[in-house]
Amino acid sequence: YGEQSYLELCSHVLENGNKKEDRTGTGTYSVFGHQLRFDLSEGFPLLTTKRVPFRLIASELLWFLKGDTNIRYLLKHNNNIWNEWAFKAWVESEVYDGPDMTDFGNRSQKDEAFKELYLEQMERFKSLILEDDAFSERFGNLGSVYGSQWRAWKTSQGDTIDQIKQVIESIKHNPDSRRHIVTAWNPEDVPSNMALPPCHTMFQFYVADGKLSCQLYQRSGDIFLGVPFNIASYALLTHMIAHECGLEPGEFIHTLGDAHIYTNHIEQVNTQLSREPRSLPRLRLNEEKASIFDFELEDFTLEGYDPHPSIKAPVAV
Ligand code: UFP
Repeated sequence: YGEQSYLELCSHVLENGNKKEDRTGTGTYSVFGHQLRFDLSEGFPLLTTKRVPFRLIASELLWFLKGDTNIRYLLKHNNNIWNEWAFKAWVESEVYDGPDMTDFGNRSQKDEAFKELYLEQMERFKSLILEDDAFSERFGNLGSVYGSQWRAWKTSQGDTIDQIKQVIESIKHNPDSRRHIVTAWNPEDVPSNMALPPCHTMFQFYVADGKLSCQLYQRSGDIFLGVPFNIASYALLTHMIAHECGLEPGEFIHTLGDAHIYTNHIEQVNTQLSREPRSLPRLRLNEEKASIFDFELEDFTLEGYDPHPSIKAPVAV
């Protein structure tokens, strides 16, 4: 249960994981099929054995819930987590006129001189997204990402389906239903239209005892960098939907497909494993907001978050 079970997953993968090569060329230790459970009444599951940036998780979730797929909103909130995906399309396009950025993710980790060039271009990219409407329209838009899959799923008839609205209606009016599902995996879109095929392929809600639980099936989880974000993001979503439906938050159940630790995160994981978990923070939502679509960043208050220091690690792109 809880943070302890996350730490146990880390040890388990280090000890028993299969050594596997992966798409990014980094290499991982990996297991297939693992489940973590978080009782949301015991506190908000933001890990305490390292600092996890709640502000980034919350602004990303609000971005998804708006159905927005353009990184401009994220940049306005000083959130840079999706930049590389959009940047890649720009530097590979015919309008890009800067130094060659091929394989910028790996190269900027190994080559200091290149890193400087990369950071310069990234700053230029960010200013263009923020200031130039036509540029942002073309290069800020990530296309089929969670925002569009959740709020505007494209049907074969040419209509769209708002899965979030529908699932909230179904939780309110038919709580015992076994069909409270939101899906992001669309085989028609994978892989050609996509920057990154959805990692969170589907999630389901469950109502019992006046409590709302959520289970996520995540096909692929970067245990050190991605998973702590993902846990907090779905926990926050569960709190928000429970709030709108007049329910208490129940459990968040995190089911992972390929759960992996990148070989260049092992030292960081060991540092984290040497730390003692602290008590979890509490999340308060602004009671005055009735619909989840009305929430803004300042409607979330996290109380009592006192984590160990953050631990830096390179992202595999
Ligand atoms: N990843 C996560 N969580 C996310 C996300 C990505 O763990 O929310 F967007 C990681 C999983 C994997 C990589 O290490 O990103 C995606 O690569 P692939 O598509 O090859 O599974």
